[in-house]
This record gives sequence, structure tokens and C-alpha cells, in this order.
Amino acid sequence: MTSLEGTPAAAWRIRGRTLDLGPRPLVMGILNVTPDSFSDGGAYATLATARARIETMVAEGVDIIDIGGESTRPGAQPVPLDEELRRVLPVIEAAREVCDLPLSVDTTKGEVARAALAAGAHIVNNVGALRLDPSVAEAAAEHGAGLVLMHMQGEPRTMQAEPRYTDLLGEIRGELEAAMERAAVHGVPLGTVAVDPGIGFGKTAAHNWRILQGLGAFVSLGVPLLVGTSRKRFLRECVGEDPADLAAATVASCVAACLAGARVIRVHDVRAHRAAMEATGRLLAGRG
Ligand code: HH2
Repeated sequence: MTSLEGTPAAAWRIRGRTLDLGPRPLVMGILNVTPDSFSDGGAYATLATARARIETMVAEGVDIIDIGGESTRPGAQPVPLDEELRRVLPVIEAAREVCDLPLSVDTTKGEVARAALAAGAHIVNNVGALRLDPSVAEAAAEHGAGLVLMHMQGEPRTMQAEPRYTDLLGEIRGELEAAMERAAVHGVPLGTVAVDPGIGFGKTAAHNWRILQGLGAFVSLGVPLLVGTSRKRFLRECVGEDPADLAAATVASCVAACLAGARVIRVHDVRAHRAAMEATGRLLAGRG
């Protein structure tokens, strides 16, 4: 039986820093330095454009910058290790020159996590939840880094073929719990772990809406809850492709997620979401 109750975690420890998770939820800004990401692919593929994007996100009030060198969109081709390192490491170095904000690396590879942390990243965002490469956990543990464990059914190439669940929330919760245990076995302290139900990763649109309605199931795991809905297909199916409509639908989904217990939202449009999170923070503070 899945408990749907729980109090959202108040803090997240990442490499000697403690991120305060409330009442205003944190905005994780997406920076994909890839040619093929579903939304911003190719836009920040040079160091100059990536640096300019970091400067803009900082000016817009981003709290964490999530840097990814491999697209996880359905059907994406795997990126070789050398190429992912070549994409990500200079951008981490540039981000450290521009700001002192927490930096996250979005990778499934232990070696990329290790190199990114050595270059100064603070968080490993692992969409494989340690299933694809468990050595990600050792890299995070060595540095006391934050570790995001995201649920995915299957793997990116095939995950949207025919996603099926008999108990959607219960299965995702169980798998996140198992991932938390894998992390603990590799020496990752619980206070550095965050979980994410993986919107769009082996889920239909109906699954994604149901997950957003039932986020309490994951809050009760007792660690920070991160949610990433930004510009995803289930929102496109709802409002179409117009960027302004898609941004508004993303804001609505993120506010709903935070009222249900999410404490970090992963988004492309930083400015709109920082403003939305200021207002959401007032609502959450008012709950007492
Ligand atoms: N979604 C994407 C990538 N990484 N990480 C977490 N923790 N949660 C998410 O929902 C999530 C994620 C996919 O979005 P995007 O980065 O915009 O696209 P792509 O994977 O094509 O680069």
C-alpha cells in the first residue's frame, strides 16, 4: 500500500552546501549542449552561446543550472563518452567563471559524472536512477555531491514504444525506493539524494497527468522531489506548439507540482518560472 502523505524535505545537501527548499521552490534551468535535444537542441552547442545562455539564466534568477551533453528524447542516439565530455566540461568551467550557483550535470555515465564533479559540478542528475551505470553513485559519494534519481521505464531508445503499468504510482515509488537503496549501498548519504518520477520517460500523456495528480506518493519518500515537465509532449498535446502557450502550460504544471510537494522544477523558461515560484512560495508559506 502506497502512503500518499508526507512533508516535503526542507533541505538538500550538495558538496558542503545546503540548499534551502522552501517555501519558495527552486528553479533548475536546463542547458542542453547537444545538437538534438527535443526543445533546445543545437541552440547552445558552441561555448559562446552556452556562456551567453548561462549569463541570461543567472540574470533571470535561476537557482541551479543543469548541463546536459546527451539528449534523452525518445529515439535519441547514444553519445560516445569522449564526445559527451567534450561537450560538457568546457561549459561547466565557463559556468564556474560566470557564477557561484550550484551546477548539475545531466548524465547517465559514471565517467562523465566523475569528470564533471572534478571540474566543479555539485549535482549529478541521473535519468537512469543508477540502473544504466551504477558507478554514477560512487562518483557522487566521493564528492558528497547531490544525486537526482529519476524514474524511467525501459531506456530512451524504446521507452515510448508501449509504456504499461498495473499500479503506476506504486511501481514508480517502489523503483525510486530501490534506487535510493542502490545509492545507499554505494555510500551516498540520504541527505544528498533527490527523486524525480520522470515525466515523459516511458509514460503516456495519461500517465504523466496521473503522476502530477499523485505526487504525494513520492513526497513520502522523505527526500527532495524534483519534477521536469518543461515543454514536454503531453503539454504539446494539450496546448499545441506555440512557445507562449507551451510556456504557460509548463508554468501551470510546475505550480501544481509544487503545491503537491515538488521542491525543485527543471525548466527551459527561467524568468517566467522564477516569477511563478515567487508566487507559489507565498502560497506555500501561507499554509503554515
Ligand atoms: N527530462 C529531460 C532530461 N533530463 N532530468 C530530470 N531529472 N527530470 C526530467 O524530467 C528530465 C531530465 C528531457 O528534457 P530535455 O533535457 O529538455 O531534453 P533532451 O533530453 O532531449 O535533451
